[in-house]
Order: sequence, then structure tokens, then C-alpha cells
Amino acid sequence: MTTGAFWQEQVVYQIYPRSFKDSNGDGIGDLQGIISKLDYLHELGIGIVWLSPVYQSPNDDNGYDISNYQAIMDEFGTMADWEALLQGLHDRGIKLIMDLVVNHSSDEHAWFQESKKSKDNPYRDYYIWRPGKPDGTEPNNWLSFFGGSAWQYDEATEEYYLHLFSRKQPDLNWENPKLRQEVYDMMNFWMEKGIDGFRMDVINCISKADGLPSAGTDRYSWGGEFFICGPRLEQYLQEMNEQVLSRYDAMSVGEMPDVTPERAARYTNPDNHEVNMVFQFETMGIDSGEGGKWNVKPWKLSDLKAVTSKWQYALNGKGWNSLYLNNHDQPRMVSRFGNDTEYRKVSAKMLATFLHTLQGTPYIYQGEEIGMTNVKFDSIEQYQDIETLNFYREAVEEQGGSPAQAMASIYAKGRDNARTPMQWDTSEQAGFTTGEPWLRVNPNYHSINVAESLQDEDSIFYYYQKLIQLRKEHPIMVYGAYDIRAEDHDQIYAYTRTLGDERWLIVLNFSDQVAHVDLQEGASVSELIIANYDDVTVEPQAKMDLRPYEARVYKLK
Ligand code: TEU
Ligand code: CA
Repeated sequence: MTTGAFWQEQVVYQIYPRSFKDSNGDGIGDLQGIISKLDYLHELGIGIVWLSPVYQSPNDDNGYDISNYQAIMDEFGTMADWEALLQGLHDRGIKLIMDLVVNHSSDEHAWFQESKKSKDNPYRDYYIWRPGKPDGTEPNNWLSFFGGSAWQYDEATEEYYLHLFSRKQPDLNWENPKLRQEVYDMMNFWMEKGIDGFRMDVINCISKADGLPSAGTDRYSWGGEFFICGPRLEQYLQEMNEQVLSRYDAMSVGEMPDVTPERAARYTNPDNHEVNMVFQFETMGIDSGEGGKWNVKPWKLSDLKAVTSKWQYALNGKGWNSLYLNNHDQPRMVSRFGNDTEYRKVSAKMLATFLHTLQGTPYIYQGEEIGMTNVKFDSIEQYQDIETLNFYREAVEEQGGSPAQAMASIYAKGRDNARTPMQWDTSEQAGFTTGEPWLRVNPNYHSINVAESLQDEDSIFYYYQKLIQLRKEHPIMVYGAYDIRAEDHDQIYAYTRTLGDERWLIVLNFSDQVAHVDLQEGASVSELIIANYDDVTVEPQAKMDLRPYEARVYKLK
């Protein structure tokens, strides 16, 4: 195992540029907007920024459909603005990692424009083209992540191309060494500009099984077994590492839907030269029933414990975990795993305590540090996200499902929950823009906003600041081994961390009721490191009562 790397010791902050800060009143967040908030990020204490895509894009999927990997999206600014952003971050000692979206490009990328022209075009094999079945139907039955077939027929050459996401996101063909070289050259272009690494979008989908077999016999079916962690994934990751990452002090985090801890332990083991860490999706799945994310079911603390423990134990001493409970694709964590009404502040702090006291690297998604919540817009017209709109169309218009039920799923799981503009202050549009925002602001910005948080000594913001500071002072928070305690308790999540002779005890109440717990380690507490209620005393005792969403971190004798 590696120790002492910046990507282990620093906390990452994710910026979704479209929703962070608009500098010119067009309603769209931009690079100058981010630049105007660098002191804010510095005050929080984070050490790395992950910037969601800022490249040229027709925005079918808000920048995750890239038409030019080496140009900045006009709406966000210019390359000079981007360079100023990098400089501004580095001046403050903050590193920058860029989003690398190379499972697919936009259909408006020059490569695809060429590729679709003819079967013998030199760019044909940059993408995955196949003839239809003899009866004219799709080459296989795979479903797209965003609903419907993963294949699109193209009249010009009478073949289909594969798109695991939207029709405007054709999959790149990683079997083609020329394509791979283009990707590495592009990555080196950004590394040479001085960035500090990459977050790799759905990177475990780049290797598809030979022959692209159908999944079962249904008309359409989830084909993940044939493209999740496919046969040549590790070969490609090692090649990318060799060609790019190993040549710099670069960080890499691979987004990997459905990855198992066993595989992740391999991919993140430094001996294998693949990636530093992965984003796993198991935690994000604990409130989904049969059929996926839109089938919302209540999550259970026992599942959160089981999944977290599995990942903590599996990677300890072998690889490295990334720690997150929300991002631009997921609902707000305080609404999902905490309580966004009466106990919003205290539960947001409890969840933060959880993330920052596990082994791994914590990721903060913009607005998490002020406890931003999910949103409920009145009608589907007010939503912008392609995944959400496709789901609604399929569920209601195509399958005749109830609009109220579809909206309930969207309220719980829709990606726009996380994409409403950052809430800066109480001025109109939450201080995000002087114009009309591209997506409505959450009406609760009058009480939840950055200005308020910076004035309140007891705010969620200052609690995060303290956690981040503590992490810099105590290697045990970063590296200590995790061990679960009182495993069967249905309100309390307790665990220890151990590094050398040092031991900490973390006790978290995940419920809105007082919880009683008996922990043998409680008898040897010697110091309170941090707590989210302000009157906790340090009394060694095995029996403890924790108030709703209470969090305590103790040092043990
Ligand atoms: O997400 C990949 C991914 O797995 C998501 O589609 C996820 O299943 C879904 O959002 C859960 O609601 C990445 C990006 O983070 C996402 O924003 C992109 O839409 C997607 O890839 C395609 O690039
Ligand atoms: Ca703007």
C-alpha cells in the first residue's frame, strides 16, 4: 500500500460548473464564476478540486458528451479563463483534476462526423458499428443506461452504432490502438498544461466482451455482464498509466458502476499500476429495489454498515477507498441519508463525520458543506436532466404509469436534486446569477446559503472546516484501519480506527430518536476529538446515550 500521497491526505471538492457561479448573467455557471469563489474553497480547507467537464459540448448530457476534448465550452469561457483558474488554484495550494470522459464522445465530435460517413473512412473504427440482425433489428438487446436500446441506426451506411448512454454519446472503440493513442495524447496535453490528474467517467465500461453477445432473450435487457469490468479493462488502464499517469505526480479516480470490492482491490493496488481509487456504486444502491434506481425503497442501516464494512475491509492494506454520499448524479445526502427538516444541521454534520472518519479519500460535492437539500419542482417541465426526462417519458407516456408515482421517484432520486444552483446568499436567484438560471434554484435558499453559513459559528461549513483540519493533523483519520462495533445495533453505527498504538472510537446515531448503546471501548475514552452537539463531556463509560443524529469521535487510552 502507498502512504503519504497527496490524493490520500487531501480532501476533494467537486465543482459542477454549470451550477456553481455565473459571472455574466446568462444563467449558466462559468469559469470566471469559479475563479471568484476560490477564496471560499481555500477557507474550507480542501486540497483538490475535481472539475466536472468544461470541454466543448452540445450539452445533451451537460458536458458529458464532448465534441472537442482540447477546447473549452463557449458558455463556460475561454482557454485563458481556464488557465487563470488553474493558476488561481495552484496559487492557493489546491490541485486540479479534470473529468476524463472517454467511454464515449459526442456525436458532434469530428471523429464521429468522419466515422459515420462511410464504412471505409479512416475514423470508422473509432466507434462501434455493427450491421443489424437479418430481420433488421439491433445487433444485440442491450439497454442503454438512459433507457431504450443502446443501438442507433444510421441511414448513411445502414449500420447501427453502440451508445451505452444517450444517442448523442456514441461509445468509443477501445479495441482500436489508434483511438487509444489519441486519448493518451489528449491526456498528456492536459497534464502538460499542469493539471494534477483525472476523474475517469465510467472507465470500467470501456472494454466490451468479444462478439457483443445479447443478455438473455428479452427484446431489451441490461447487458452489464458484457461491458462492466470487461476482458481488457486492466490492460487499457495499465497502458494509460504507462503512457500518461506514471510520467507525472498524477492522481486518478475511476468511476466504476457495479464494480466489486475484489476487483477494486486489484485496480487500486499500487503494484498493478492502474488507478489510485474508484467510485463504487454499492452504497448508492441500498435504497433501490428490483429494476434499478427509480424503484425507490427505504434504506436500512444494516445495509449501509454491511456495504461500508465490506469495502473498508476489502481495501485495507491493498488499495484505497473513495468516500462519497452524493455527487452530480445522486440526490443530496442530507435528504437521502439524514434528515432535511428538523435535524438538517445536526444530521448533515453526522454524515460528514462518517465520511471523514473512514479509511480513504473524502469527496465533498458543492453545496454539501452548507447542507443543501433535494428539491421538488411542481412539474416535469421544470426538470432538465436527460436521464430524468427519459425516465418520465418511458414510465408515464410509454408505459402509462402514474405521473404522481414517477414524480415521487424523481423527487427521491433525480439528478437535478444535486444540480440546482449553488446557494450563495439571500439575493434573488440565491446570488448564483443576475439572470434566469438554466435550472431553477431551490426555494429554500433564503435559509440555506453560504453567507448565512459563514456568519454562523456553529454552521455545517465550519464543522467541515474542522474535520478537514483534523484530518491534516491526525494520520489515523486517513490511514487507520477500520473495525466495526455493535454491528447489530439498529440506530447506532460505531467503529474504531487503529494506527500503530493510537485508537479512535466513532459513534454515530443515524436515527431521529435517542439511542442507547453499550460499547466496551467507551470505558477507555481519553479525549473528545469532535462532536456535533456542543455539550459532550469525556467520561469513560461503556454505556452511552446519543441524541438524534449525534456524532462523537473519541480518542481511546
Ligand atoms: O455516470 C455514469 C453512471 O453510472 C450514471 O449514468 C449513473 O448510472 C446515473 O447517473 C445514476 O443516476 C457518469 C457521469 O457521472 C454522468 O453524469 C453521465 O451522465 C454519465 O457518466 C455518462 O457520461
Ligand atoms: Ca455565465
